Amino acid sequence: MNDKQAVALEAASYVKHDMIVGLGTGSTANYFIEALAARQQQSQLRVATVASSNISMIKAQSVGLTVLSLSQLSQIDLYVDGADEITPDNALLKGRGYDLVMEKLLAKAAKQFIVVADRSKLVERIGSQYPIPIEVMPFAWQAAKRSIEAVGGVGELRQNAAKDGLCVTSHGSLVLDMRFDANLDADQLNALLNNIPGVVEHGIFAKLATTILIADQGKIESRI
Ligand code: ABF
Repeated sequence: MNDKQAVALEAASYVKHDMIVGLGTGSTANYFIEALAARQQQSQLRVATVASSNISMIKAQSVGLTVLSLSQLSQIDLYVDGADEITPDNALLKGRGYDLVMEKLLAKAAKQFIVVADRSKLVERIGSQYPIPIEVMPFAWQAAKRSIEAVGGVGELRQNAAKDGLCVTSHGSLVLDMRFDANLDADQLNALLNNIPGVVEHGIFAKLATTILIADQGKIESRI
């Protein structure tokens, strides 16, 4: 068992009967979906789920989990998802996939948001490993890019090399991958990006996680 599988298994132990569980997207979230389905098959546990992406919805259905639509709900009990970066003050960078709109909606709608990661995600500063993914309305992408550049952002529209074209998210948005000055922390970037017209969502998840589970060579540290 690798660290991502170990931390996903640990997160599955937090799930209780009758919970509505949000399912993240990515390889660690995938292991969580498998672990949750296994727990349900091996016990009297019964849960319903809401997926953050079509990929996770199909994965959940394929392992026998009941999948609901977020439009039926105003709150969920638990959301479990991976991350790309995790800082010492528990800010997260997410969204190198294409589903950060649903991911942040579920993280906010959850009573508990458990982040599952291996230690490779630990960084000193948000944006130090990866650019900040910023989802923008297609018709406003140039105006939004100029506004983001005006506050120090540098970057480009995300391309999809495989399809030799622009990345378009499942919500029809475009993604700007932007880097910022090291002196802007997660809270400052979060506030700046939340105020830019044309920005649909961005990958900074500040003060949303309630528990962060980090696996390192089989040992699991729980933060917060
Ligand atoms: C998703 O999981 C994205 O927000 C994030 O980019 C990704 C991390 O994937 P993995 O668990 O495969 O490292 O939630």
